[in-house]
Parts: sequence; C-alpha cells; structure tokens
Amino acid sequence: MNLFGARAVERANELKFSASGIVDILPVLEHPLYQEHLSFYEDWINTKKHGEMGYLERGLERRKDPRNLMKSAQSLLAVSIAYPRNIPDDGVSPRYARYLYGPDYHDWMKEKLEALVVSLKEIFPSLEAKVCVDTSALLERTWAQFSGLGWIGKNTLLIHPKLGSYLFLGFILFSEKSEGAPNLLPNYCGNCTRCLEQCPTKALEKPGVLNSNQCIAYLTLEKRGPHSEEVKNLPFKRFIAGCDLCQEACPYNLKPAKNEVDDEALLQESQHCLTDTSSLIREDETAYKERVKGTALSRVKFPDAKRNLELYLEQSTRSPPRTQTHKS
Ligand code: B12
Repeated sequence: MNLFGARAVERANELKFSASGIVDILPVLEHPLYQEHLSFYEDWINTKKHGEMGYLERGLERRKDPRNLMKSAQSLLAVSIAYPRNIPDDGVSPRYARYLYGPDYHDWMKEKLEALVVSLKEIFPSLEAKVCVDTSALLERTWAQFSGLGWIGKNTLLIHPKLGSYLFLGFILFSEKSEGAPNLLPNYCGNCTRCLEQCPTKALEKPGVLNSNQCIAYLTLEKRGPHSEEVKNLPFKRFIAGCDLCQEACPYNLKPAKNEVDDEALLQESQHCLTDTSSLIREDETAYKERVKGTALSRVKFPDAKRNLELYLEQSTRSPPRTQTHKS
C-alpha cells in the first residue's frame, strides 16, 4: 500500500469505524470473482428476485464499474460500523429491524466519511472523492468483500469474523491510487444453514440467494401498496419494518461487537420505533411523519406503515404470540 492508502486507512481508524480497507479499482474489475458477482447480479434481476425495486434493474449497467459514479476513480475505501444488537423484545409487541434504531445512518455515516475526505485533502489537495452510502449504484457487498471487510454469508449479508453482520457499510471513491490489493477473507459459514432454516417465509431459496418477493424486509420496507392474499398469509413474525431473523440466527452475531453505540443512549434516541399498538392504531399521517423524521424509518410511507400494522394485528389475532420477556 502506498502513502495515500495508508493515510486513508489511518484516518478511518481515527474516526472509529469498526473496520476499514482500501483497494485499487482496476485489479478488482479484472478479478474473475468480480465477474462472477456481476453475472450473479444479472441472473438475480432476470429472474425477478428484486420484486418491484425498479432502480436495481435500471442501475444494472452503472453498477458494473464504480467509474460510472466518478470518472477519475482509482481506489475505493470501504468502512463498516457495527450497530447495537441488544434491542429489548417482549415477545408480543410489533418489532423493528435493529438498523432502524437511532438516527438515520445514511446521514451520520455520510458526514463521517465527508470529514475523512476533508482531512485527506489537507495532505492531498488535488484529491477528488465521492462518498457512497447505500443509495449509489455500487455493488456495496462485493466491494466490501474485496476490501477485506468480511465474506458474503448464506443469508447474503457481509459477515465479519469478529463483528458479525449487524453492520452499516460506507464507501469513498478516490482519484488517487492506493496500491491496495484485493483482500478476500475466507468464507467461514461452513456447513451452517441456520439462516436459511430460520427464515419463516423461505425467502432464502438456497445459500446466498434471496428472493425479495418473499423477504419480510422487502415486504415491509420497499414494497408499496396493498399485499396479495398470498403475501398476507406469510408469517411476518411481528416485524412491521425490516427484519432481522436471518441475522439473529447467525452464530457470528451472538457476541457483542466492539465499537458499539451505547445501548441505553440508543434506546433513548429511538422513540420513533414505537411498539405500543394502541398509540400506533390512533396515529394519523401528520403524527407519523413527525415521529419518523430524520430516521431511516421515514423510507416507509404512511399508507404502507398502516398496511404493516394492520397485518401485524391480523396475524396476532389469528395466532397470538407467546408472551415472554427476553433480550434478543
Ligand atoms: C436492495 C437492497 C435490499 C433488498 C434486497 C436484498 C438483497 N439481498 O439483495 C432488501 C429490501 C430485501 C434488503 C434487505 C436488507 N438489507 Co439491504 N440493501 C439493498 C441494496 C440497496 C442493494 C443490494 C443489491 O444490490 N442486491 C442485489 C443482490 C444480487 O446483490 P447482493 O445481495 O448485495 O449480492 C452481491 C454480492 O454479495 C455477490 N453475491 C451475493 N451472493 C452471492 C452468491 C454467489 C454464488 C456469488 C457468485 C455472488 C454473490 O454478488 C452480488 C452482486 O454484487 C444495498 C446497498 C447497495 N447499494 O449495495 C443494501 C444493503 C445490502 N442492505 C443492508 C441491510 C442492513 C439490509 C437488512 C439487514 C435490513 C433489515 N434488517 O431489514 C436486510 C437484509 C436482508 C438480506 N438477507 O439481504 C446493508 C447490508 C450490510 C451487510 N452486513 O451486508 C446494505 C449493504 C446497506 C448498507 N450500506 O449498509 N436490502
């Protein structure tokens, strides 16, 4: 790695990202595994596993090469941040995926990465950079894998051997070379298939293949409008926004990860993940918008939030959940 690469990683460590890695773009594009990932993506779209997420289909060509996002890109820095996993669950109330707790990661992660760019520009004034968090046409998990941040698990998530998979990923494209070579970690899933077994809707059709049309995360967060009767009969397991079941099943998520945000502080900042059903039933659109403002939950529009709640209520009456108190 050259001086630029070393400085970029050093700055990422100073900013307390849980893990980081830098890689030059060209050797990745020429790597046979990258080509396999592209074919995998294309097959996935062609077999309509993306449901109604039209942007994934439209962005297919752009996603093939990060230089479509920034022409001068020569290297890519990938970072991850482990988010808290100890969210209380009473076994009865509606549930939210863990990543929805706290303020919207898209915003604070972008700010952190922009601060990193500013500090690097002090040493490399002609540096060009582009920050990407989730919404850019970038194959994020592929790039994270090539940067040494983990392997792609059977649940399709990027898993780090020590941090697990409850991770936010973020990226910066740089106009400087880093001399960082692809750093592929071994895949430690082994014979384990717990994620596939735990998915109640069988969205994980086979190891590494997720059919969004069956995925609770897709159906609660991304799918717009009313559900078909078939979907309404899928067991949503009380999730009303996102789903963590394939992550909860993963042995790499059992231990708390380092650099986690303080759980208590996070819960204080998470009033938007409202679980009281009577308040949820009474809530109108204005109150809903106010509640979710500035959080990742704001992606779910009011009519879809109501649809998710109604399904929770319907499924709870059909087969009331067991009452229990535990920390998941
Ligand atoms: C669309 C999307 C979704 C969709 C589709 C998910 C999916 N598995 O594709 C839905 C709405 C279902 C979803 C759900 C979730 N998502 Co999402 N999502 C995305 C998004 C925007 C694009 C993903 C994508 O391109 N999918 C298409 C498929 C084909 O690509 P892929 O699964 O990433 O796989 C690539 C490689 O991993 C590799 N690959 C994967 N499997 C295999 C198998 C073989 C054999 C081969 C050769 C290659 C290969 O090839 C693919 C092409 O590069 C990314 C951000 C981004 N810009 O990339 C976030 C992202 C993947 N999501 C994220 C999160 C946190 C989630 C949820 C956990 C949220 C939740 N709790 O509800 C769930 C997890 C569900 C799951 N098991 O995937 C994180 C993942 C962090 C991590 N540790 O991996 C990301 C990276 C956002 C971020 N910046 O943090 N998501």
